[in-house]
Amino acid sequence: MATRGRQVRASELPSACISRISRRTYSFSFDPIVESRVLVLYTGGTIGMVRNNSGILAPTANALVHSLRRYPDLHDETYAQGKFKSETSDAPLVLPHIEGKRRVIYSILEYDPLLDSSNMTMEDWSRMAEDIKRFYTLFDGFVVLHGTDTLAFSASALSFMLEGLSKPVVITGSQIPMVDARSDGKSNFLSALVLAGNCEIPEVTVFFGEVLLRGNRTVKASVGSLRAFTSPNCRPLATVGVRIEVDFKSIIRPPRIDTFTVHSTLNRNVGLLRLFPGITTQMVRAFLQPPLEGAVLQSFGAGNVPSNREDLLAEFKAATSRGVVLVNCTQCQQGVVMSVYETGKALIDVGVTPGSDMTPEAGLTKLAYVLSKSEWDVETKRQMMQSCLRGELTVPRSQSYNGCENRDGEDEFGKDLMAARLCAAVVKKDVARVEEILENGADVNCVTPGDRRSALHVACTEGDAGIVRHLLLAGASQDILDRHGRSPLMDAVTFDHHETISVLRSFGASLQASNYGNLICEAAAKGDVMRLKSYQLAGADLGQTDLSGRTPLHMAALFARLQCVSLLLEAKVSREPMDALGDTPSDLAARRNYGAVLNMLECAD
Ligand code: ASN
Repeated sequence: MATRGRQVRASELPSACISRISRRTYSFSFDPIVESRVLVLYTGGTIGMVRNNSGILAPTANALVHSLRRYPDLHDETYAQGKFKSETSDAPLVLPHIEGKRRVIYSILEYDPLLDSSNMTMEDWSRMAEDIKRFYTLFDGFVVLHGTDTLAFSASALSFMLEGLSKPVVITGSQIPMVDARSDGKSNFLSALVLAGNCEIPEVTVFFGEVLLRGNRTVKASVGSLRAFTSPNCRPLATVGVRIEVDFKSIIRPPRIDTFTVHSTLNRNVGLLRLFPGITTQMVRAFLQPPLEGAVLQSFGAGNVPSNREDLLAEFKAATSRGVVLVNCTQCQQGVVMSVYETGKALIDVGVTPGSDMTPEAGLTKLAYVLSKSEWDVETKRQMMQSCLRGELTVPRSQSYNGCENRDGEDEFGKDLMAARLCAAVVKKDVARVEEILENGADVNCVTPGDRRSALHVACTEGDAGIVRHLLLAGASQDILDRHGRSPLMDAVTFDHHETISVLRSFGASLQASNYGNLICEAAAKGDVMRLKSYQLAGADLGQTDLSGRTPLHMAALFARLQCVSLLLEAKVSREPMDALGDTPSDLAARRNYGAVLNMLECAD
């Protein structure tokens, strides 16, 4: 079943997009069951570099995008030709068929200038975050092509800046440029696209070599290895070998699904101070001077500083007393900051916040994020620095909150049973039972075998707004499509559960990936005002067309559905669009002599 994607106006498209996102239209027949759409932000890095005349690698505009169509493992020209027809030259790229996976249709937004990641600043992190926000509803996932040198910083920063993220953002790059025969770029890029377009991992992640890592846990561990990144304190979220094995238990789904927002203002007055034996007081004092507002202290071993250095401790105390947030992270790659030694306890006593097992990259970018939250006082900021916000640190189980701990104890069969139990409790509207099942470790996003429906699908079909809210607060994903490609929101629309639709909307749901052009036109043709209201509440574009290019207003005019005409005109839909035969809604009403309809169409302001 081919379905029609949302039309994107040329003005919505990125101006720097030489990627072949058509500037005329990005509307193509799109089936969410077998296809997914991914936007690639190409920021620079070795992956797209070419050698200049002196043999030095440098980012070169357009080079990567031009070469992609030549790689059959990254672009299926036959499929693209069939799909985009005459638009082929500037149409999106398409991955070849991969067994068991949705076909990934992708577009590239190339940055200008392309950067070696060593030249990046916090402004570049904000730009990436803003671009993801700009195109969030149009794509199912995002890939960021990035230089490897500061990739771990960008990944950490983005993980904090993208609040309420419910789609995958996969960052990758390469050690050898894509144009070189031995490049690791092609396989990294290919896997990143497949993961972003197919796996429900609503986190900022890094794919490199053969592992998908949590972005804010990564460090660049090798200059030369093709497995350059590790996440020493967090096991990979997925491994890509003969099969793609996703460790679903490790994936964080925020317990509160807020509308996706981007917090792109960061506090730049942050720093990293790596202690060393014999560091002088003057050095530390100079470092901690205003305008510094927060710093990661990279301490020894399990979080130790010399406890016999009263001078150093006095400097730390003076800084924390004037509101500077100091966070203790270890210099070791692996392990947690603990106050088992007198030398570690000394830092707590002078107001330094323990940073658990955060990497310095995560600590620094988290400080830049937390310190820019003007609504939090300094105590809240310190509290946030020790809390797990996006899986960036490990908290003891008893203290864990914000949903960062992993769920244990489910095997495949157990999962199916859990899904069935959860859905049954939802049908019975038994909130206490739903809670009990979730507390016992059921994944709120488990789906029934066969139809692949989640508890949220069932609750939306039943139309119990209370349970829907409950599930959303427990981390239920609005983006899971069942076997028929239906989202929970589409279910609520189909049964005209208006309160449920409003709850879903308040948690950020939208209809963008679903086909509703034909359905909404059918509702207008039948005079089904309730259904039109359902679509309106769901945030649908009431100007969507059916296969003949007719809008709901065409249909309402053609069948003299006065209430529908009135609702559509109040919603300010355009009266001008022409269907495939060149008729406007007024033309259709005139042809059938519907004076009342014509009147309404002509009198509307
Ligand atoms: N210097 C390059 C960069 O970070 C390194 C790379 O991408 N492999 O942009």
